[in-house]
Amino acid sequence: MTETASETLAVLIVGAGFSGLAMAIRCRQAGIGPLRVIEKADGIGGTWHDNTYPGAACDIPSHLYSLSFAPKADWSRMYAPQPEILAYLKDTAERNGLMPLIQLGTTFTGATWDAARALWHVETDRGPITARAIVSGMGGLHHPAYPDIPGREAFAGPAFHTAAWDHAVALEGKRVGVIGTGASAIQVVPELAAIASHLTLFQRTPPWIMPKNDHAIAEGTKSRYRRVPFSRRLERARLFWLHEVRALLGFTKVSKLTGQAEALARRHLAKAVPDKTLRAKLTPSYRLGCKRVLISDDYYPALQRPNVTLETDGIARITETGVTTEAGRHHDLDVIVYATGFDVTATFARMKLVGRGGRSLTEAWADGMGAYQGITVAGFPNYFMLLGPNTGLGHNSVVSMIEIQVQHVLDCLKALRRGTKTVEVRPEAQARFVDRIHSRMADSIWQAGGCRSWYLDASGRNNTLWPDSVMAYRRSARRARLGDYRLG
Ligand code: N01
Repeated sequence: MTETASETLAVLIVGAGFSGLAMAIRCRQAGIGPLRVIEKADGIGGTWHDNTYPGAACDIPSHLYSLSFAPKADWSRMYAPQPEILAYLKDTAERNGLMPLIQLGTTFTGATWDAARALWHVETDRGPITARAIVSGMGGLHHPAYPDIPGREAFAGPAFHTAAWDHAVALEGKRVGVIGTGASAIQVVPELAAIASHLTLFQRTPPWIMPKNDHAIAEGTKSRYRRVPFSRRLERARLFWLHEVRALLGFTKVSKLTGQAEALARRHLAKAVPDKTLRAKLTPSYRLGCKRVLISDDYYPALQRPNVTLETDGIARITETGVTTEAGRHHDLDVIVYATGFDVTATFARMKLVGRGGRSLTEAWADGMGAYQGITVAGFPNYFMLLGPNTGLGHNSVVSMIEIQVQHVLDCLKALRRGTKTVEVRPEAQARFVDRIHSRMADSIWQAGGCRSWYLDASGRNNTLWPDSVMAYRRSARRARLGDYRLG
């Protein structure tokens, strides 16, 4: 790192995933510094550093999955595998001179606003940092959630989460149990089914699955992107709008289109699974879109292998030797894989962020998370979030959301550079924004679609997703309307 530990930073960025790296690049380009990025892991890449399970890949087309100011023209596949995305992020960080600014192995544990000096005192497990502004690039999906199943500690064999894969455990020839059937599970199950002696998949709720149509991007096509002016941008735009149409046509609500999409998914299931009993077990009973819609061409075939069992009875307990269902059936296992998702609220619950007047973020969010444009919270001056509340996406690439937010934050940071000491959202602007989001959520597919998912908090409120198109968010958030802020 080029800065000394004791100096007050202009900006501290927390997290070196897609968001944090994008923010750091744009800050450097704008000449904003001194700047530091802290990252709890021992490498950069965020979710693409952590999720190394077999089959990990992006379920958004590659062309939509790079930063517009650091584009990648030569993706190998339509849906890029995790190692390729991680390599892209490392390459992007290096090309943009970020590595000397990044402090790895450093966990952000909290920060306290110092009103007299207009700066944040930041606590990390590697010592304190002071910074005029903090940008959180922490995202919501990085605290693995383990199910609260009795006896979990009793299991004698190796047991690990998809987001904390234990590569030291060889799974070839083993009896493997996978718990969960979300986006992570449907990618890992075909890989494990191919090597395990037996795989038992514990399904609580079947997902809706659409065809994936993944394919390698032929060399000839790649060079076309490089040679023909704007071709890459055109392809990116075409795919972007294809995905946008889902939101624009109303896929965020139960509509006629929901039924049509469900028919398509049912056809995909019927074509892949001739057995009626198995098909019934795999048919969802809630509306498509309520949970994340998954895409796969190899998940259903994997479930029909002779060495695979789909268990749909509830899990009663885990024992030393395996998993026992509520019907009393016991599955002997050598290894258990938890594909049970993430604890979205843990990110905020575990850190102690104390803003103006000694009020903590936990207190400010006692009735649920909420932020102006998903980025700033009244009472927390100079604190900005990337992919904060209600800015996740179910239908398109979050990279587009990150770029919009980075531009917004940059406007605020530039105001600080011009001599303003504090940028703090007005409570009424925040309340207006949050109310608008939640009035749209009331009849949204996520709250009215007949399912529960990580999108909803304990009270059933969706504080995680953006309920509209990316273009609508762009109009709302790309430029910071400084009238909505109190500048001190
Ligand atoms: O986690 P999930 P995920 N007993 O929460 C089950 C992103 N992502 O890691 O549906 C039995 O979706 C739970 O069952 P149910 C993406 O945003 C992206 O798969 O609650 N089962 C469910 O089946 C995604 O949405 C990519 O009934 C239990 C599963 O565990 C998000 O990450 C790839 C249980 C959890 O599914 C999370 O996906 C992967 C219990 N006690 C992930 N507790 C891309 O390709 C939980 N389950 C970009």
